Amino acid sequence: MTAVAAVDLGASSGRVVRGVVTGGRVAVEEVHRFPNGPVHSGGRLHWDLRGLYREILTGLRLAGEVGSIGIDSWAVDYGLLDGSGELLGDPVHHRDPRTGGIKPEEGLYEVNGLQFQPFNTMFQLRVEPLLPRASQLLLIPDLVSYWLTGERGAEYTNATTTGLIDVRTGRWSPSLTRDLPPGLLPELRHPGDPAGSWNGVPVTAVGSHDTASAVVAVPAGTDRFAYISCGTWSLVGVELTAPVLTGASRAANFTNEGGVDGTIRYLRNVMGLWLLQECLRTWGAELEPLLREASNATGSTFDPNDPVFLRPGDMPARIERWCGRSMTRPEVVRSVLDSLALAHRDAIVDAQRLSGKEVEVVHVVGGGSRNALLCQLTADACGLPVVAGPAEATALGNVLVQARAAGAVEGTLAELRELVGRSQPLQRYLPR
Ligand code: ADP
Ligand code: LRH
Repeated sequence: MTAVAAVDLGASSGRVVRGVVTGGRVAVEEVHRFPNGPVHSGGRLHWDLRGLYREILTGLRLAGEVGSIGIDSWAVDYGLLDGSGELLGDPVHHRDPRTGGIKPEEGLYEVNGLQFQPFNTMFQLRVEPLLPRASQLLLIPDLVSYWLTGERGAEYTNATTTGLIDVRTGRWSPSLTRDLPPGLLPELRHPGDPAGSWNGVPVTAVGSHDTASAVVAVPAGTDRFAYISCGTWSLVGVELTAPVLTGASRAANFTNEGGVDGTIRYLRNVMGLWLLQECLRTWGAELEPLLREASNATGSTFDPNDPVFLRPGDMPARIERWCGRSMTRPEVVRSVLDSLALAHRDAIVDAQRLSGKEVEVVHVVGGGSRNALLCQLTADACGLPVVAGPAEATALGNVLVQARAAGAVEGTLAELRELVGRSQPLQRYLPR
C-alpha cells in the first residue's frame, strides 16, 4: 500500500505521521511534532492556527510521497471566513471565559443529544462578535483542509460537537440553526469522503474529531469494552448503535457524539491530563521524575470536573484550595491521578447504567496510556482490567480510515480494531 499522512492536532501538541497498512498490520512513523497551547492575545485566549498550519506544511513535506492526507483535531472550535474566504481573526480557544454564564435551554438535549459544555460551538456563537461579518464557519480540521485544498465542507463526527446537528437525522438541525446567517454552515461530509487535493495528493475526510479517530483505533477484541481517550481531556465512555436521550442521561451529562460508521460515542468529558499540564507549566517542572515520586506519595481526592479547573492558571494552588491543605509537588500529582482514576470509574459505571451496555475491559488510549500509575489506579478504581495503548490512537484511526477509503484494507470497526491490537504493543494492568 502507498503510505498516507495523518495530521493530528492535539490541544497540547500536533503531529504529522506517515502510516502504512499492509499484511494485516498498521505501522505509523511520526515525521514531525510541534507544541500547541492557548495563546493570550487581545484579552482573549486563542489558537495560533496559522503557526500550526506552518508546522503542518513542514510535516507534510517531511512525510514525502503519500497517497492521501487526513486531518483531525480537537472539537468545537472554529474559524469564521468573510465573503472572500479570508479568516476573520484567530480562532478563540474553548477555554476562554467568554461563554461563562451560558445555560442550556429546556429540550435541547432531546434534539442534539450533547452533554452541556459552555464551550460547545452553538454557545460560542451566541457571544461571537464576528458573526455579522461571517459568511462561513469552518471547524478547525475543516479550516486546515480548506487552506490545503481550497474546498470547504463540515466533517460529520466533528460537526456533531457543535450542538447544531440533530442526533436522530445526523443533519444540521433546522430548528437549532434557524437564527444563524444562511449558508454559514457548510455541507456535511463523512469519514472516507474525498475532500479535495493538496499539490496533487488527495485529501480524505476522516473522523476529524480527534476523539472519533481515537475510538476507531481502540484495540478491542470484544464489543464489551469501555474506552478512555486520555490526553489533555479524558473522554470516557462506550460505543453504541443508537443515542441515549433520557432525562437521566442528560442529568449525568453524558454526550452522544457521532462516531465513524454511524456509531454513537456515548461518553463524558473528564478534565484529564490538562490538570497535570497546568501544574507542570506553573512549576516549570518535568513530568517523568514527578510521576516516579508520586507513586509513593499520599494524595487527596477532589472533583476534577469542577469548572474551577477549566481555565489556564495556577493549578497547584487551585487543587490545594479544593483539598483544604498544602501539598508537596508529588502529593499534588498523586491527588490529580487518584482523582482522575475515580472520575474515570464514575463515568464507566454511569455509562453502563445509563446505556445498558456492560463492559469487561477498559481501554486507555492517547498520551495518558504511557502513564503507568494512572492506568493502574484506573484499573484499581474500576475493578476491571485496563489495556493501555496505543498512545497515538488518534493518528492510527486517522490512517485506518484513509487506508480503508483507498481500498488498502477492508473491514468493520471491529476488524480495524483487531488489526490495531495485532500491530501495536499494549500494556495490561489488572485491578489490585
Ligand atoms: P492531546 O492530543 O490532547 O494533546 P496527548 O494524547 O498527546 O494529548 O496526551 C498528552 C499527555 O500525555 C501529556 O499531557 C502527558 O500527561 C501524557 N504523556 C505523554 N507522554 C508521557 C509519558 N512518557 N509518561 C507519562 N505521561 C505521558
Ligand atoms: C479532545 C476534544 C474533546 C472535546 C474537547 C474540546 O481533544 O476533542 O473530545 O470535548 O477536545
